[in-house]
Amino acid sequence: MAQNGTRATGPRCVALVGPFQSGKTTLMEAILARTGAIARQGTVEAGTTVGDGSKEARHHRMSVELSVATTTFMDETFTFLDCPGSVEFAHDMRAALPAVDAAVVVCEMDEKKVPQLQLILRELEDQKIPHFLFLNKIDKATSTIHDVLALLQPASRCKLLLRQIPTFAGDIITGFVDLALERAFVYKEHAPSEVVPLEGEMLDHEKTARFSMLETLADHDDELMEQLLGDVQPPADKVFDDLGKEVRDGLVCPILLGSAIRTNGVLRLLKAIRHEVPDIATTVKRIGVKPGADCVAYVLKSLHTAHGGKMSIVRVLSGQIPDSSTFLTPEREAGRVAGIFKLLGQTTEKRGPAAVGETIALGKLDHANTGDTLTLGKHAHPPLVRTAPLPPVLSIAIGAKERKDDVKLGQALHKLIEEDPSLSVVHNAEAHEVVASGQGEMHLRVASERLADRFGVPVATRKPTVGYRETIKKGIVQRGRHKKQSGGHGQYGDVVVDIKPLPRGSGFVFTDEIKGGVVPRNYIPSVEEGVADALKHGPLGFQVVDIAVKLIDGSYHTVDSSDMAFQLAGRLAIHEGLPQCQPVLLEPIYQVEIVCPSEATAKMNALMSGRRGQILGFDTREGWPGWDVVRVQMPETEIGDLIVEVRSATAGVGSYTCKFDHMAEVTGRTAEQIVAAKKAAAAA
Ligand SMILES: Nc1nc2c(ncn2[C@@H]2O[C@H](COP(=O)(O)OP(=O)(O)OP(=O)(O)O)[C@@H](O)[C@H]2O)c(=O)[nH]1
Ligand SMILES: [Mg+2]
Repeated sequence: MAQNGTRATGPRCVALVGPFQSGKTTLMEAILARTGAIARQGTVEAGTTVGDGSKEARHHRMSVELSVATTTFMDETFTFLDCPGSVEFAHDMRAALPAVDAAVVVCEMDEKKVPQLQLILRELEDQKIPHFLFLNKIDKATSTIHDVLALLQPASRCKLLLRQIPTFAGDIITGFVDLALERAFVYKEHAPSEVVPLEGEMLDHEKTARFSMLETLADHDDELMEQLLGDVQPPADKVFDDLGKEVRDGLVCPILLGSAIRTNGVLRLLKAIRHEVPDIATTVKRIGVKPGADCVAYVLKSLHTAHGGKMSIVRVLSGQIPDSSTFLTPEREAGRVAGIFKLLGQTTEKRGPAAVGETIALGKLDHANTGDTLTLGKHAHPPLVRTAPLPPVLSIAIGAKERKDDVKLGQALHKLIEEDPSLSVVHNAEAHEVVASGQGEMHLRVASERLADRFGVPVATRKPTVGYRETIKKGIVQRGRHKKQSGGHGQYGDVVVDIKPLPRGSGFVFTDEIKGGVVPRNYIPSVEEGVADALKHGPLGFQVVDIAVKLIDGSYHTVDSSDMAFQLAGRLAIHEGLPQCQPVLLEPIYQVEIVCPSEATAKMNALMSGRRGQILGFDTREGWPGWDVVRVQMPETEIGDLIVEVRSATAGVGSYTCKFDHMAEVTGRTAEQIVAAKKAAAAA
């Protein structure tokens, strides 16, 4: 086990995380090339990387799901999880993180990406996952790199320390000095860096930078502090041990430098990972696997492949997984393993039993989903972690392009949600619509593409229907009489109803005050049915609510009256009465809570007025220094793509939650447009 002085061994699992487009997929590629898992390093541009192997990821040139690859470095097994950087696909990262031993946070010298970096670091800090920063794209960096700590420290609650400093030829970074090793290197493209003498000015820089690194380490090591104060050079082993221990304990976060695309700094990163990343025993304790538990595994991700059926990517947390074993989840039987596979992106290679610490794919566990805890044997281990998906922020109505695919669409959506619980689906029976909700435009677009590509169901999407209603502002007493004399049997039903508005939220109330049997008892339910039916489409075209209809009078005919005739009479009374009752349109108003960095709060104000939002108040966001909460009431129709604007005003990190609050009257042009659109849709 990892302790001060000894380094961890055994299979490790490391997540590559970081802001959007910082170079995670490219870094995984560089690692695989450097460790010999692939012969040639591919690029995202050429669509030749191991990560992002899906059609959708290649098409968009961004990661849209987790990619997993296992390699060997200095005779030890390492599995890397290339996580999408886009906030819209963050669930794949959030659900996988509990089972990793450490994370490498790939970042850039880019002020605009610091807020996103902060979000990711928070996730790691909250989950107590040891992490490093890999400052990527060094090939593009300038001398402003000296300010790296000033730029990045505000994003991290744990202390950052520069583990390496760059060396320059003019403005170009040509290599680095490793402050723990006290050695200088010159970068070689796609080859290990070359050691060069550490001398002259470079040595002076090294001394100062090393001292500040040691000072940071000494904050948690009194002996080291004494050595520094006494001007004693600490032994190299001590520095490495402290670094390892303090990273594992989450006290410091070292920054390493490099260029993924040129494979620069990758070997040193791998060495730091090998030395400082804790082993499975530490991870198992962190996430609370019961001591002595039999074979327990955690599902990082489950997916339905187009041809190979279901695949569960798991980390073995204790015991060993033999092929054909049957697993339990806390809730049900997960199924019987059909094949254990080593993963290299989309390439799978069948292998033997999996040992503790390994990250592998299991075939055909039909009832295992992302985030499940699996146990072999009779007694299921309690669920280890349940990463709740973030609430959805955007919805679309989705339908199969061809009617024959309706059933297939339902099944495919079900599978997609199993894979990615940050996607959800509800059936809006009133609008005959399937509404998919997710984390943003790209998330929903990729979901539609997957439906077509992977499940063979081409879909059409449109804006979801808003639940408008209408009501009346004044009452009326209205007669409805249905009378037909056509040969033999006639039809006769006659009612008088008293129609009145009710307070908001009352719905529809029907009462009967018939005296002396002028409308016989047995026909009264039919009158109510007719009225209720007529209220489904009021004069403006929407369901009528907050209305009381009282049956006060009427007449009947002993032969010609029937249920049907009284239904029609009830309906007629409503159709004729309502237009005279000042009908008004009602729209759903939501209570919306926007969270954003404080500097964006003023922008939210402007954004709200453009969307008919009423600001109720501002607050600081609890537990989030530097963030605010803006509370707003806003019509549902205006929420629509609110997330797009919130994100663009907040460097991608702002978000919102909302819940229905009340129905409110809409008048004027807005109301006219809504009514006209409804009429046009009904006519189409
Ligand atoms: N100059 C330079 N460009 C790089 C480097 N690493 C990655 N890139 C480029 O940055 C872009 C994004 O690279 P990716 O590897 O897809 O980044 P990512 O972090 O995986 O992106 P997402 O997963 O979509 O968040 C691509 O155009 C890469 O070629 C680097 O070290 N230097
Ligand atoms: Mg990527």
